[in-house]
Amino acid sequence: MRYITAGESHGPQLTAIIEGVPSNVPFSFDEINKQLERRQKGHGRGRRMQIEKDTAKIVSGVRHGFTTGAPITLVVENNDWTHWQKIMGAEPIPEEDEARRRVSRPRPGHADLNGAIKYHQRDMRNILERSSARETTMRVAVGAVARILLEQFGIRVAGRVKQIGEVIARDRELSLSELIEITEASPVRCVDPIAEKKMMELIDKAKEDGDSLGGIVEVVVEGVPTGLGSHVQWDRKLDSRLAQAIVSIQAFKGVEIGIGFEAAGLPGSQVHDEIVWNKESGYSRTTNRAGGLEGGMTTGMPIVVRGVMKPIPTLYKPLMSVDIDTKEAFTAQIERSDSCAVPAASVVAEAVVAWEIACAMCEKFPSDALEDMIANVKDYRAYTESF
Ligand code: EPS
Repeated sequence: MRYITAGESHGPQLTAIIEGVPSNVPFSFDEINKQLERRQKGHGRGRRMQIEKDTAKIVSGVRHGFTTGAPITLVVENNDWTHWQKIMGAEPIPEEDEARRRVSRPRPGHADLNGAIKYHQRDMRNILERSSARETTMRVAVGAVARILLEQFGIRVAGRVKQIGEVIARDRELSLSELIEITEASPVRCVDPIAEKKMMELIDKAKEDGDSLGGIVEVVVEGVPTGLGSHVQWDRKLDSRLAQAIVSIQAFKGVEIGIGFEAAGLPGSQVHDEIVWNKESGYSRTTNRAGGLEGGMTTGMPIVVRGVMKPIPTLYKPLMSVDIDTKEAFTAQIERSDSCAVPAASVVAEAVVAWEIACAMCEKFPSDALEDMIANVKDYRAYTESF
């Protein structure tokens, strides 16, 4: 499977085209819209999220509630477009027209300056409109399609916020269903009520100070068969694909799988997971420090991936920058933004992980129709248990 997205933050719409989804997958509009709504929430979001009510239109590849095997096109309209038609219109307007809302003072930490130099743009709006995290709307919509496919095989994806700024959440042993229930009820998608309160206070303080905050999110996937991905080639290793997917999310700077960076300070005996076998379910591990991945392949244990998001670079009290017209020192441009989008980013992380797992499933069980794929997965699962 593959997909691409298109669309600007304040353009008329966002679009995604997905290719390779098998036919006859029962398609749920509610599931896509539920995921889009989850992304819009979270303490620390800006005013834009009150303007938008992200809902997906499906304009190809689905008929009478089922995929046909043809490319699926998803569209989310930007409500804010009504205020931006002149600023973002496709028609030519004079260079000096105020309506361009031209941007000449790049924000440190954003794509503005590098993009402007690379694409020969004297108006950095032509860069920031596309580099904006508004694009994650389509990642979540695409991820929702992946989740619908994964559900057919009992594979479930959940996420949580582990850290915002300096506040680190305490870990709790939870089932996936409990994790989902608690995080859905939390304004910061956190399972530790004490940390949740502190995170919200910290976000309020950052907002008051015109500052922004980053954090750490974690995604868990349960129900994956053993042997997705491969050890034989660098770009077929599932952990490497997950790492790319996570770091491709706007403002993400790092990724960990399982115990991650902690492994550097521990001896092998405390890093690797012992292998056990029983008659009912076959092979398993006594622990899951590897985060469900060994040798670029799934072990059958839950996949655990974390990503670190830097604080959003748009600051209401901006850092110093340079005006590209005069080369004089100036504070960076202020664009409307969020003070903290880590809770929303955890939903995006779930989506990109779901997509990679769905792709790995389609590679392991290539099928044109869902019926074939279900039969293939069933046979393989029976084989794995008897191995
Ligand atoms: C948005 C993410 C952020 C928001 C954006 C909507 O994007 P950026 O990466 O550009 O900061 O600020 O909203 C606006 C650009 C706006 O006009 O408020 C999102 O996740 O939908």
